[in-house]
Amino acid sequence: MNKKILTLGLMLFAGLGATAQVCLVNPVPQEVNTTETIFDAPAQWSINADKNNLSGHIYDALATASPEIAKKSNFKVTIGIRGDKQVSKYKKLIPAKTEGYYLKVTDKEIVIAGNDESGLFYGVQTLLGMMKEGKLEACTITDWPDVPFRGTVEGFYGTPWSHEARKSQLEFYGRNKMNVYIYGPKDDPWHRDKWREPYPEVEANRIAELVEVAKKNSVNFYWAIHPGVDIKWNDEDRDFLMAKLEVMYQLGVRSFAVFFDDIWGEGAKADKQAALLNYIDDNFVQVKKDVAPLILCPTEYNKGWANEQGGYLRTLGKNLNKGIEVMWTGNSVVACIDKPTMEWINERIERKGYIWLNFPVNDFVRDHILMGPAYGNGLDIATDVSGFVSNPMEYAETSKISLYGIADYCWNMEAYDYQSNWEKSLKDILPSNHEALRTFALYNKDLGPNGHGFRREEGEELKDIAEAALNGDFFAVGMLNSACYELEIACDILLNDNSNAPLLHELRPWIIQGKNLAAYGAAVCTMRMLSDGNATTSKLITFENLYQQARSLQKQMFDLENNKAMRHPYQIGTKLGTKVMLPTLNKLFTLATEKYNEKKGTDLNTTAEYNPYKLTSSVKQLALLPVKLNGDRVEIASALEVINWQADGELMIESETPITFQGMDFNFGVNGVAKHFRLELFVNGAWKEVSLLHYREDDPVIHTGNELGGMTATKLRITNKSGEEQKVYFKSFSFIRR
Ligand code: LOG
Repeated sequence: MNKKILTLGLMLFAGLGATAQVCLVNPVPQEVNTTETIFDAPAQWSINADKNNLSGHIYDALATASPEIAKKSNFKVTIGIRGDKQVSKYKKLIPAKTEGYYLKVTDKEIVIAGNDESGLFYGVQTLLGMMKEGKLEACTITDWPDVPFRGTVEGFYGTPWSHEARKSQLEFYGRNKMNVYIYGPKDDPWHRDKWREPYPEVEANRIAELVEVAKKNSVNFYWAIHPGVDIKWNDEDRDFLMAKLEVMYQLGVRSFAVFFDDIWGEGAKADKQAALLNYIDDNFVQVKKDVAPLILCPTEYNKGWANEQGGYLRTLGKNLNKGIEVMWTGNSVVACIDKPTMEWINERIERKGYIWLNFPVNDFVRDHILMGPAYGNGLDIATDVSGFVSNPMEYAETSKISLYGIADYCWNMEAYDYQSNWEKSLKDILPSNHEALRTFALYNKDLGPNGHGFRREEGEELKDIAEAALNGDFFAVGMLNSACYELEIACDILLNDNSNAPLLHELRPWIIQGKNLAAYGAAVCTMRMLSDGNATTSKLITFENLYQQARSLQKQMFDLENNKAMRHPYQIGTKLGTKVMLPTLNKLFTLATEKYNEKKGTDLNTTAEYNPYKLTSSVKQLALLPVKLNGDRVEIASALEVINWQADGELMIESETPITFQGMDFNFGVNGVAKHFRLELFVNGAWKEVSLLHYREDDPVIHTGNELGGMTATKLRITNKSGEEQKVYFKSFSFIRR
């Protein structure tokens, strides 16, 4: 066992050094020929190109390289696009693929020949990537993307990205050869709630600027409209929509999407949606001639919600003009994509699905920040998708870790190695302290329990150590202690790093919590060491003092989670290490305390983490929602999508010990629905109904009648008593216990 642990430890530090300069390039190029001869980049070079024929942004990109641009130099850089006389010699070597390029590097010259302008831009990016450390590698590269449309959809709920963050994203996409950014943040009013209204001037100017930045980075800026919540299928609303698109066109936007996700009712009808999209296609896209094919995000956007009998998807497939793209999140809202996923959807929509990957978005698990690799998508679906975009977190800078992987995956799918990509991404985002970032990121990969049941690997490197530590192996307890020490070091280094301010601002609450976790770990490991021995090593370092310290840290972690300043309004918590580290430490805490109690005859409380509440539900979409404790308030995490609450479907919370209720309210996001639901408490062996009401007609919050106060029960349940399915949201649910 010990040997295994040691090897594991060594593995943690191995495999980090890139061997050659081409290895620094992301995404991994398709074909590389190299002798691995590496030499210093020249101090200056001259550029040979047909200036009149090339867009300025390619020069601008090239000009960011370290060599000074001279009129004449011994080192020559030749750039051009297929057909330019500068690169006519290389005609046969340029891949005949959209966005492809050929790159040659020797110790005397560089040639970059693009199949088109984007290809040339990407060739320059490859060169820049290779030169990151001031060196060049003699090689030839032939390269092109596997997936034609690659990038992101800013499509999450929560605080939309800032203008600065968006610009930084677009530059990041350019560097990593992603060509799509779809603007569709749920909480931008002019995208969704006020879709009919034009943007105010400040916001409009920003969009115009983003379009320009996108162009400079070879990115298509898509603007998405989300009219489904209240659209009427009449000429008036259609004209509103067309007018809004025209306003956006005037701002410079040339690519558009229409979203119908997370709605129901009139807006959700396939034939109407298809007719609207076709109308836009016929009367706007085809007329303007410089507008990209439309993208539709359907209402049934994943297999789990597809109602085959209703024929929604097949109607879209049949009715939508060819060329209109249809988005798809996979077999469920949050899912990895594989071949069968694509076969299923492509057949129905009569075209290749355009993937909307709900990773690394964390709007449904806001207590976790996601810093793990992008993995799990099939490496054989390049020709089955028309596009592949990731929906990231509201934490733009941190999202780049996973997006770096998405870029690589989409460009060169079969060669995609998520682990090595992840190592590279950490160096890319925080070169100065990438080791510290890596150590911290190890604890921020999994999402924790969530309504979508989507989990990620985390703490694999700790599993053997954890198991051994819990089985009485003291060497392993020492290893666990070292891991906590490393986490502490990493957190402190990161708190003092000022090389990437946006990243460290986003991570800050989790880093502070990381320090608590590390200190808790150190206390618990030492408790375990002392619980079998003499139990004192100094006046202060005694088992009982460490026990108190550990208790204090449990409370500090809890307090930090509930700190108003840090706390996300939608969901409690700032959690990390929840898959392996924290549960292991909690078990070790219990074990050490039990041993100590046994030996000393004491009666210290051994429970480390305690949640006496259990949720069950016959409503599929509610069944996995976590129940959380926040002082005396018991809350169920919110869900974002439309909940199809079937007739008689129920939601139940059971408690290990009786609860005396002080108050309760919940919000299903729909006015007047209280009458469709029944609330009952299980009191003295029988169900007792409690009345439900709205305080106001236009307020969806559901309150309980006064009789609730002071009632004591072990279970409660809410049932749809209307006799038919209710479509609601699940925005909040909480009760207060006395
Ligand atoms: C939303 C999206 C949200 C995501 C994850 C789609 C097409 N729509 O459940 O805005 O960020 O899931 O919570 C969605 O995925 N609804």
